[in-house]
Amino acid sequence: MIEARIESIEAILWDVDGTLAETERDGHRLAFNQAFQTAQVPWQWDEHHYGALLAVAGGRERLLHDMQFQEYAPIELKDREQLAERLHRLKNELYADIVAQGHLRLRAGVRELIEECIRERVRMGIVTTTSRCNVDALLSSQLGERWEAMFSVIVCAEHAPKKKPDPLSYFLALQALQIPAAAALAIEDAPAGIAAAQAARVAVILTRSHYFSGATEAVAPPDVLAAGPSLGDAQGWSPIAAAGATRICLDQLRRWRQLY
Ligand code: XBP
Repeated sequence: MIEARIESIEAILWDVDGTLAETERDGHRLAFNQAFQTAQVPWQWDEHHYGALLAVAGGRERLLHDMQFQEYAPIELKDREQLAERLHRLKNELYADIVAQGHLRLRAGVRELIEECIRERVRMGIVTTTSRCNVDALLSSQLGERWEAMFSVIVCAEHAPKKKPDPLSYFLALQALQIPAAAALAIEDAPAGIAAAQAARVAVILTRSHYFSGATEAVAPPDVLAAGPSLGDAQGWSPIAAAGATRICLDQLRRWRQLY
């Protein structure tokens, strides 16, 4: 059943990795490699290989997937699972260190849109398949220790064991906010995230990211509400942004919402 059209935006649902910040290549990937070294596992994920591995959502799942093709991976599944668990825990600790050094910053236009939502009392949620500790590390470094108060709902890997493209994380966020899908807008960068939001009937704004710009090149309205390179740049969006705009603001999102 198609839900009634609601033009006002009651909540913005933010994806994290690739959308709030470019965390994958110089964050998670580096931390995985440091974890391999620390655990004396003879693997290294180069930029290209990690890009291919991103098709698998979830760091632990990514490790288990890669072990199928790695020499020196344990033979027994339960040993692989134990190793993946250990490496993943280690990776998350190392990721927190990388983030604390301030190397990973919010993408352009993200902070401004967050601040605008707070001013205009548009609620926000985090909807991610990454672990809660990673969101905490990133957002406390970028938005301050009180970052949680800015979001009305925070759905992470621990809450939604079925990861994107499964819509579970979006369903949980809508349920917590007590709004219909038509009142929310998702901001996503990757095909799995877009699919998850769409399966929950949440309209999507696509901001293309380092790893997924190729995979999302052909994604365009009306499949998503709008698609473009960055919230911090009003150029290059489809549909085109309002004349004179320098970034993608809340009013622009409302205008796009009214087109459909
Ligand atoms: C990104 C992911 C995560 C991260 C690593 O999720 O798929 O797996 O790459 O984090 P999203 P974990 O785009 O939904 O934010 O190691 O905690 O899984």
